Amino acid sequence: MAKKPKRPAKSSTTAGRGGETHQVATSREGVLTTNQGTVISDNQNSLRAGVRGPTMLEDFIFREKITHFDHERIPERIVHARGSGAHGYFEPYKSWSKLTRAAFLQDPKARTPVFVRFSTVAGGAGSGDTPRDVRGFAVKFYTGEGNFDLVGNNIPVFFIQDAIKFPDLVHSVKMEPDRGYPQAASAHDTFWDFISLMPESLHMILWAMSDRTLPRSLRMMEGFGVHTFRLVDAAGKSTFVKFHWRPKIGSATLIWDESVKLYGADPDSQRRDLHDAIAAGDFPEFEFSVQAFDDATAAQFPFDVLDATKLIPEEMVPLQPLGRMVLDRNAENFFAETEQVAFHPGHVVPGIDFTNDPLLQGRLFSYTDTQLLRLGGANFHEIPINRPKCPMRNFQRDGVRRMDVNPGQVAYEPNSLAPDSPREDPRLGFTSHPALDAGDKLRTRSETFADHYSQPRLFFRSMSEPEQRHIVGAFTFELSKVATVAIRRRMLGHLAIVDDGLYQRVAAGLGMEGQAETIRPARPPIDMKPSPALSLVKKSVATLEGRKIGVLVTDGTDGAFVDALKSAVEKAGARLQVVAPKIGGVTLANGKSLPADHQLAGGASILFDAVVVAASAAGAATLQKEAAAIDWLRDAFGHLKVIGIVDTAAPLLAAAGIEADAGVVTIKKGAKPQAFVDAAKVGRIWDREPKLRGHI
Ligand code: HDE
Repeated sequence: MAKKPKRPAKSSTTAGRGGETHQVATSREGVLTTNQGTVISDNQNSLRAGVRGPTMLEDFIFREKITHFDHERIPERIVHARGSGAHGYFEPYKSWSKLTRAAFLQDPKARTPVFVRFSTVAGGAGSGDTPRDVRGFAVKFYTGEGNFDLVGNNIPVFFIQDAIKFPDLVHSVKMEPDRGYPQAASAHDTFWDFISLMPESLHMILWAMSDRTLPRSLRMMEGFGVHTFRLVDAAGKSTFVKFHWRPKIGSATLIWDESVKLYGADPDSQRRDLHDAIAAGDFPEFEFSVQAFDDATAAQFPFDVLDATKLIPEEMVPLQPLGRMVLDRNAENFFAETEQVAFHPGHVVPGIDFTNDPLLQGRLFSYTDTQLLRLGGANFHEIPINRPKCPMRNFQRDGVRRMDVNPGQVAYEPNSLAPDSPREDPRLGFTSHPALDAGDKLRTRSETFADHYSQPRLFFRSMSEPEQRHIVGAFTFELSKVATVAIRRRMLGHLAIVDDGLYQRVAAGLGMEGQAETIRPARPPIDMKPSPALSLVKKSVATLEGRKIGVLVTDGTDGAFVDALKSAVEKAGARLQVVAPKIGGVTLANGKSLPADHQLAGGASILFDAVVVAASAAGAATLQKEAAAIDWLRDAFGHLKVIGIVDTAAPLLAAAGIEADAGVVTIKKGAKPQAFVDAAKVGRIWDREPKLRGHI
């Protein structure tokens, strides 16, 4: 890693003959150089034949700079192109030697460095942060025995059962190839055409249409390894596991309308949120757990543990917390780290092993292949962010962009010429669990993968009423964007098998009652016992930890109230941001000035988890005529947020057409803001929604 300069390089500023700015170094260490180290005398002008003449080909300084610039972009990831990364560490709660020999899970005192990359899947690298989309949740553990990459998602199941379908799935969701749109959106014909012909995708589709694909923040979402993996102990005993991440501050999601507006107001909202939280010392923390089970248990499930479209309800196999991950350092260079990081489910360490999940098996090929293209050759493991933090020695040599200078005469083994060269080690080395995997050579899906409807039904029936409402709303929205009627009818046919209530509500939402195509399931669904643990609403806990509260102020706002609000909000673990008509801030009633974090028009209420209006009477009178202020309040209400409002500002409620409910807390002059803070801990006021969006 490049060392940071100890102090900013000194420079003096002068103007050139054309009036252009020149910042000139005043010490040797402050000089600007070419990539060959040649000091540059003028970084403002290319070399010309005469002051108004043509630029000269011999200007190696100009050509080096432009050539490098022209090559700045590398192919973006075909999926998961838009990502945000952070460094941190992992520590186990105790030794898990009973489960695995993996060294990083043995010692509670030992911290393992990690790098995490969260991503959306469908959009390009320059797309926004809040489309309806699955989020990647990829963690690189730099363990003492090599890198272990847990390349997961924020949803525990996947669209397809066999990796050979992945290019089709991705082509269907990406922008349509003839017209080049839509960007980062699944609401179009090709996606739903594919899905409607792939019953195996239905479970994932129920999750995709749920609030899980609208995380409030990357710090507030769950993560899953998806496939069944194996942990293997020192004696070679294998235990099946599903990997889970749980955010310490709880999960939270956006309302669809909120995510749409957020996409426009701040396309980088989630990247910014992660960066700001870490910079402020509010470190995101995730608990790492497994569902561990043996072969006999696996054999009893009414589904196949090798099928990545199925989950194991926690009520059947509870989560066992193994340790925690804390993200405490932002990347220093987005490209070098977040862009160049190369994850691979095949990066495992002794004690962790694969299963025959055909999706996982296909992934084991794909990820190296993709890095060869993206990172330009076989030496991508030498890029600092990818380099293991333990010794790495072998006889691989050369290739494009080789950084290591491997000394010596010997690049092979066995050898007798280099007794100090690396050797294999059957004791410490990775050994594969000897599962019995023989069979005929065939291209056939196992019959145990044939039930495509029981788990989508389980998921839908496990949801709370607001979550069900949102699933219905999402299907209605997405299918309304599908122009081909036959595709909508086919999807209705699948939904009718999943759950009659779901089907009826979506059909009614589309105005297509009775128009479902008849679909015959390969295997009739069974009713599984609902799993409350699948519902984010049912397991949510009241908290403001890690949340953001916005307070709208005007000239004449009561300064003592804002101070009290700030300390109450911070005591609850949240942060307060000030929104004012102008970024220069306001003059408070006590004559002091209060600087603003946002200007009203650029600080929409969608940026906050709960809001307070602390306008003075005169300020409120002015705001009543201001569309941005009315939208601010109206959106907060429509997005089911808790609103605190000082009584001098109360006329704004009527102006915004808001009928106060349990989530609107009026604060009398001189009263403490605690009642608002307590109310805001519940998050959303779900009861408000049917009155606002009654058509669903
Ligand atoms: Fe990926 N996936 N994937 N995927 N995936 C990639 O690798 C692939 C799948 C996931 O932040 C690519 O480096 C195939 C499931 C994440 O850099 C590529 C299949 C899950 C990331 C690839 C899957 C994932 C990727 C593209 C079907 C959840 C981003 C760029 C078998 C368990 C990692 C890259 C990052 C990235 C292939 C399915 C998660 C093309 C063939 C299931 C989080 O190699």
